[in-house]
Amino acid sequence: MSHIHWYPGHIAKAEKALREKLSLVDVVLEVLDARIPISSSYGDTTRLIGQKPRIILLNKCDLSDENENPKWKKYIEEKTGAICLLTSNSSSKDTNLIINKILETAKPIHEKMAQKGLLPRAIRVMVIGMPNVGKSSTINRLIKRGKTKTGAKAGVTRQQQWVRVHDKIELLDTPGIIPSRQEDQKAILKLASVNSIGEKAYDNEHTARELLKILVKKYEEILRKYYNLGQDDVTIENIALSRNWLVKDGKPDVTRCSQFILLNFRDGKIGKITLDDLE
Ligand SMILES: Nc1nc2c(ncn2[C@@H]2O[C@H](COP(=O)(O)OP(=O)(O)OP(=O)(O)O)[C@@H](O)[C@H]2O)c(=O)[nH]1
Ligand SMILES: [Mg+2]
Repeated sequence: MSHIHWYPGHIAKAEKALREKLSLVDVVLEVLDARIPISSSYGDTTRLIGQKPRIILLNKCDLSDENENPKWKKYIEEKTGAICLLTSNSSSKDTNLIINKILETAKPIHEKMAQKGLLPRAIRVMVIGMPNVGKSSTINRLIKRGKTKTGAKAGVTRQQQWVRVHDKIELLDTPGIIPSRQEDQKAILKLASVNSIGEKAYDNEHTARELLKILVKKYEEILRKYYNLGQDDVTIENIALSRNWLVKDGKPDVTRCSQFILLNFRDGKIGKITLDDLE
């Protein structure tokens, strides 16, 4: 049987739209979810953005494993050669850090412009990333800090606007959504766990079961403690029973409990957790 390559038309179309937007910018801010730095990355980013300088944000680092965060930053910097920053919604310091890194990255671009005899202009930046990784929050934080003046610019689609977030930096106010090309079932389950995939595309119970498997392997102690399970196996059924969530015939309410576990994980209630493994 021949191998079927899963690469539907809508993905090709989304990629094309993204590449068109990317052609307008000097620097790319790629947002990843710090809980799944590999599973939330596109894999073949060079094909999308070419040789453009890129700054990678490991966002939601308030939810990911504090011991692993610096290791991931190092790993990503070594692997990609790009600057990587740990960021989260809750820290305004990060916003200044991002601005400073953009300025640093922009220096050679401005030097090149000067060499060509061009007048220096603001560096254009856009944010890209998979669904739900925090693209809009990042844009909003940068805009807020920049005490913005907005204005449409010639040559840019009318719906899109450049927002000045610093004397020398303009940001596109809409992010580029990276289409998921994931075929790896494990990565897809992790994306579902962090809520980066439309609800219709996965099954809650299956996702919760696989999530528990990863958590038992990496974070059994905190998992047991959170669900107060004593010596019982960590399963959806046992968690449901411990809460007396039952359906007919005294059977555990697996549907309700699966949703509950996914919510707990997404809200960071179970603990600070990173699902991907460092190689
Ligand atoms: N805990 C935490 N939550 C965050 C962080 N950044 C964003 N969020 C939350 O994650 C959710 C998604 O954030 P958005 O900024 O809307 O993400 P997005 O990438 O624009 O999502 P789409 O537009 O759906 O692709 C929201 O509920 C945010 O409040 C963060 O650093 N930490
Ligand atoms: Mg958004």
